[in-house]
Amino acid sequence: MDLPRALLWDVDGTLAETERDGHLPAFNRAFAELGLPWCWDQALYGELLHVTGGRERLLHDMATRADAPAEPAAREALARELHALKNRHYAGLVQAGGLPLRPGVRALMDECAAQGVAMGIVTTTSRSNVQALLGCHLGPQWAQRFAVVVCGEDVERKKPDPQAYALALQMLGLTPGEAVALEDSPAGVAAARAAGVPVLLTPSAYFPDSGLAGVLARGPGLQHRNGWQPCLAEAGGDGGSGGVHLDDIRAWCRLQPPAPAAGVKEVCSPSP
Ligand code: XBP
Ligand code: MG
Repeated sequence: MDLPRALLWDVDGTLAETERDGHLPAFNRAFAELGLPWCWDQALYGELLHVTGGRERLLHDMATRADAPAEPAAREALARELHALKNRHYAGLVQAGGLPLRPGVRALMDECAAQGVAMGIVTTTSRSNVQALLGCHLGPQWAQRFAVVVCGEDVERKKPDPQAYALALQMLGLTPGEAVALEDSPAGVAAARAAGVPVLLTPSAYFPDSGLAGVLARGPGLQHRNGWQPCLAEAGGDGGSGGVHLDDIRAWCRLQPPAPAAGVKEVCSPSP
């Protein structure tokens, strides 16, 4: 049986530049809507991203602010209100067309469908955000394209904890080595690797320096054939069109020993 049997898609940063173009402006709109004098800039948000979960991120930031509510219960209530508002603004940004899928994502999804390779969503963002993004890009029946959809509400511990991946594997009835995760960030890679799932890494805007350590392959985006390690031959699996194809992923899987923590060498050879 050819591997992988399933591709497991992260959402934020992997499917679209949702952190830079969606969540960050949506958080700032929520602050403004409640009349709060808070505004996160790109640099601060980059630091805050080490806290996964939007509500958790808000609470983390409030802990540094003298003008945040002093009482834990009031702080928690404000974080919940802001988070709900943020997700509403996020959905508005998606509807306005501000969050296109990253190039190459749709093509690989369609190739999976054509070849009968299962797909899953494995994210720790809120389900409403997944619904907004994929409903917009794949239509109201988007969920039918995925054999499993794991979101933040489904787990107790968000990425980099492996729980979301472990749950997806359990629901799919697959061993970790039978799936490949697509991720954009160190926390996402850590979550997948801790679950034993090999990772295809396409760093997003906030994580340009994410390294090759421990991943099956790393590249600038699914629409490119150049810039990947291990290197890809110039022609695609369909005989020449650009982008990463399922056959490339299968070839990367064959290069990889099945041990959970195995990595790839930083050597550029002209295969697969
Ligand atoms: C990314 C996250 C999320 C988003 C915000 O998860 O950490 O918290 O930043 O979404 P992933 P919420 O990369 O696994 O998709 O506000 O819904 O938490
Ligand atoms: Mg991500």
